[in-house]
Amino acid sequence: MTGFNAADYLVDRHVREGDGAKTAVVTPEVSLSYAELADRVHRVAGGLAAIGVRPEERVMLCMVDGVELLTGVLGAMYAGAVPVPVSTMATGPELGRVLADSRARVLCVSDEFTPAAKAAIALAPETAHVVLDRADPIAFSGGVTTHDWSELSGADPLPRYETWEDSPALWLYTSGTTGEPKGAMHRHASIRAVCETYAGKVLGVSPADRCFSVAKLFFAYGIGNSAFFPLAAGATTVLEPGRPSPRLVAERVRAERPTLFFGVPTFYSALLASDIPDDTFSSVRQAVSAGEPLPAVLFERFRARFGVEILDGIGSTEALHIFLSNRPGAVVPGSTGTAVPGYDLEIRDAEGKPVEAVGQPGELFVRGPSTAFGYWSRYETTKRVFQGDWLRTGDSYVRNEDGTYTCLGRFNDMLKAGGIWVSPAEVEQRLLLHPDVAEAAVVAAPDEDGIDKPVACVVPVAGREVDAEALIEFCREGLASFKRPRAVLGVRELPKTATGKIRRNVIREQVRD
Ligand code: 3SK
Repeated sequence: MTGFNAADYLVDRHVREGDGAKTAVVTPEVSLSYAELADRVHRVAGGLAAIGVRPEERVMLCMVDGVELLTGVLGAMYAGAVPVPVSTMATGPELGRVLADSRARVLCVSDEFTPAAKAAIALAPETAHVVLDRADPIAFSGGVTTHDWSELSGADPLPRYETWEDSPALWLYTSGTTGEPKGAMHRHASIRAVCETYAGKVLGVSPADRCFSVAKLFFAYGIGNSAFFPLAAGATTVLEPGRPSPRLVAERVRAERPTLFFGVPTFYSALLASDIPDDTFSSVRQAVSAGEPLPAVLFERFRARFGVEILDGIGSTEALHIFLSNRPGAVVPGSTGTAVPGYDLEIRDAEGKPVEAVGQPGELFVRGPSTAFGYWSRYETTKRVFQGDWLRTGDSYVRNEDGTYTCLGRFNDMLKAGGIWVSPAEVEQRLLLHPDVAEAAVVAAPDEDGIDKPVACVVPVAGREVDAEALIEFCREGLASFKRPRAVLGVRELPKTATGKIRRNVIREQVRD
């Protein structure tokens, strides 16, 4: 067993190598060098140990992006414990469910989530300590001890716990777009693996980079973008605690001059719909998108207006980060590119046999160095998703003539019209080409004869109306006729997950009602 600790790799290594004075993290309130960050990480590790956290125990963190969350995650890893950052959009009962499931004895929360934490604690009898980042700790019921964050950040430093490459390092809860949340368990070496593969070989992150991510640290995409990639490279991460809006993000980008910008398709669409200046992203050498396929039209419009290329890729919480991606300067718009070096891809049919033919859809499987051990306490689901060396993604894909891959949607979101498979993504991409359409989601709904047909829900561009007949005609012109939506419904917004994925299962139910 080889000794390795991800927090040491991300932070202390730079201090040992003489780069302690380099800026590691910038927030609206504070800027820390690698040496200062290392000191905070060691102290938070000491503070967690002082309140009784032992190696391999989970520490749940429901916190806004900032130095507290970053040092909470890294401090727990340094102490050999397992940080579990969770969505700040969770309600009290949702937080309670994952808290109880994880059996974390310590919950760290930012000020604004105290009410949710109170409701959560009532559902999680094993949680004995709550750490609040407020000066005036409030009382929790049921024998829970509250602590102020300064107890952690001001504690005596802890020597690093001797973890191994395969020691548990991080849990990330995922519920996909439908199901029950389940904790994907990652090892220390997987964190190094995503830094050496996607960040190193595709993005080429260097010490000169400044990374800014709209996706938050609690999300696998965000923790890679805002913590693992910049810190592994000795670069700088720019953190923003607030809820991202085009205006707020534009202000931070203009002030902090990031070189790498990470977003999701819906946010790129919101940026395009906003009136932020066209030179906002002049410092950015590469924009990145993941979470959902980036429609070609968004790629083109963003490049035309802001002069920056968006690199679309796909990853998963179970794979820790992006394993299939376009390459800088060689983007094939509307495709997700090719396998990230270090990962293998296979498209399989419904019987599980590899599909060799170009253009034939199937489910995407991936093999690589960063796959999770499995889900915590979910034996059957783990067996279904983690199949030997291979990870089943649940995404439907085709391989194109040029060797790139194109996403057709979630495997269970594919719909049949007239007995032929239709990709909702393809119909949505056509709708997005219409000047009145800001966002679109296509699902199957039964017609008056009970036969499934494509139905589109469309968010119009501000100040425009949805003209259903015109949009159906527009699709008829640009798609095979059987793929055109049979109905188009105008909506004010689309239901999304905390990470910006469209919840098609919710739309399906709404459309059927
Ligand atoms: O959804 C994605 O594409 C993704 C990318 C990186 C890390 C995690 C996820 C879910």
